[in-house]
Amino acid sequence: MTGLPEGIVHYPDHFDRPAQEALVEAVRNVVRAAPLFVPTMPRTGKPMHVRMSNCGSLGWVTDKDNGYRYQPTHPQTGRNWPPIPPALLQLWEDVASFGAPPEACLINFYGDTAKMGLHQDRDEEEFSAPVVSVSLGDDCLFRIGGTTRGGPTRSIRLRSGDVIVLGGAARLCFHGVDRIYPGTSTLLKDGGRINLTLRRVSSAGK
Ligand SMILES: O=C(O)CCC(=O)C(=O)O
Ligand SMILES: [Mn+2]
Repeated sequence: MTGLPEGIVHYPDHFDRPAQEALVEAVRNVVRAAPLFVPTMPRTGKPMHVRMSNCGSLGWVTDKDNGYRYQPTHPQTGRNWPPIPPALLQLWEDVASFGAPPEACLINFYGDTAKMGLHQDRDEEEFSAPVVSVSLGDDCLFRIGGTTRGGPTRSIRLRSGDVIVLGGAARLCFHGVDRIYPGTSTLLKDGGRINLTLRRVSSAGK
């Protein structure tokens, strides 16, 4: 797609409907073992709009007392996160152009009114690896800015099956989700949107 900042690549419809259904099934299996939880903001303890889980050797979590971080275990069950499903490891192989596998896959579930404020993904050590993001279910309005807060932004609509890669000069760009468009997809039987982000966390030593 043209018009996006250098380093952002949008692959509309990367996953066809059967592949999306298989991914939803894989996510359901993950959340059976690692239930969705409500993350809270550092210091204020304010709940985020999304519910979260993870798969991979590390998962991203946040709470009032300990803030943003990666850890190998679920904050409520204390168990290790389930493994990243093979289809997502394959996606990373196909689009990340990075010689080491992802360690974390953050799962965000958005209800009809959920959103996510503009932020950078910067809790990883390895910024030379991209963040690879998959959208499933209802459409959303995704906002992308530059690498400084308060600069100009643009918005694109992400649809079920789309993949977006934030890499290179855009790895630390501000981004967020302004809104969900309820009822725009039949993929999830109770509606809503799932976002999956694959991340390399520790330095790959290159
Ligand atoms: O839901 C999305 O598309 C973006 C999610 C995101 O930016 C994050 O989890 O850090
Ligand atoms: Mn993010």
